[in-house]
Amino acid sequence: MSRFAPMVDEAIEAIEGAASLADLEELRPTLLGKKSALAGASRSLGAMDPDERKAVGRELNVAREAVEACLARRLDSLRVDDRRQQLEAERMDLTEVRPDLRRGHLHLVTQARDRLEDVFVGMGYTVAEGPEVETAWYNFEALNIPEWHPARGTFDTIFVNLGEPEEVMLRSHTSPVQIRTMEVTEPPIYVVAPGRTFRTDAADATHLPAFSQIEGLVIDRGITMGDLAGTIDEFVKAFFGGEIESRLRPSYFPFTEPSAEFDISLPDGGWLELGGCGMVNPNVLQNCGIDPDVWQGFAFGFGIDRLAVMRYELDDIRELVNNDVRFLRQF
Ligand code: FA5
Repeated sequence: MSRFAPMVDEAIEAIEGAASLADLEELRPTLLGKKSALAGASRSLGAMDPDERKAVGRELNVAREAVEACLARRLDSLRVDDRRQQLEAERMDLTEVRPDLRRGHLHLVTQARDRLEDVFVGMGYTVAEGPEVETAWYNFEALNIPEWHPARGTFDTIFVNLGEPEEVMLRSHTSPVQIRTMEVTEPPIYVVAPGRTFRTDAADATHLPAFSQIEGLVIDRGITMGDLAGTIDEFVKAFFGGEIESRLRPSYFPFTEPSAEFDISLPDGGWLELGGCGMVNPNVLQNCGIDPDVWQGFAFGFGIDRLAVMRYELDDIRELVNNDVRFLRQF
């Protein structure tokens, strides 16, 4: 056994007992430095004869290597511990800052529009669409509103600076889709056309400059005003449920004859104007190449935003476009 074995055992015990990297660094000079027992033994080699010096020197080297190897192992293991503790201390508990995840949903005008489509599709209608930018032909002329007609002024049209003055405009109602449909479809026709419409109206509690309408058009044989009244009644009941009633009031639109406005009953006993309707004017049928002696029809058009106001009992139509998430979240 090496004469240095007890010295090595003692050093190994001290190394294993070091609890931290700092302790180990402090220990290093005591074990391997100039004042260490190993260094002392090294110095005593000088007084020995060459053979003994050789043998003891070899033992001394083995002892020194054993101490150094043990020190390196302990250093590694303390470093690993140290890193683990550091990671543990820096770990963030993300569950505490988890955001309040709430799913969005469709805007209430979109919800109303989808529901309207469902009700009419259930009654056998198909859904049509048309462009939001229209020519005077589709927005007015084909609808029996020639340039000189006073009704043209009532639509408060927003014109677009394209081509001839006052020839291109943002559509002021969805009625141009009637024309576009009749141009390309053989009767019988049962369509609804929802979409955005635009007027120079200033925003107030019941008006918006950009709003949505839904147009309805039926062309078939033997259609009467009774079919129109029945259809509106049917739709109002399907949309609102049993309690709400509808009524027609005589009115005037150049594209229908006779024309009416239709109202729905309010909880306070009053009535709210929802839209216009009537039997399709024979001039309009002719403008689209449909023979008025064979085919008759009715049309209606009403405001979807006004319907949403009514259905969700809002005080002001502008709530629909304020984009206040706290308000929209309720529906
Ligand atoms: C028309 O637009 C006709 N095209 C309706 C029609 C279609 C009649 C087919 C006959 C046959 P009017 O301008 O009245 O009609 O508008 C219809 C509805 O749109 C109104 O009753 C209202 O509900 C809605 N509306 C009109 N202007 C606005 C506005 N500025 N803001 C919100 N809703 C509006």
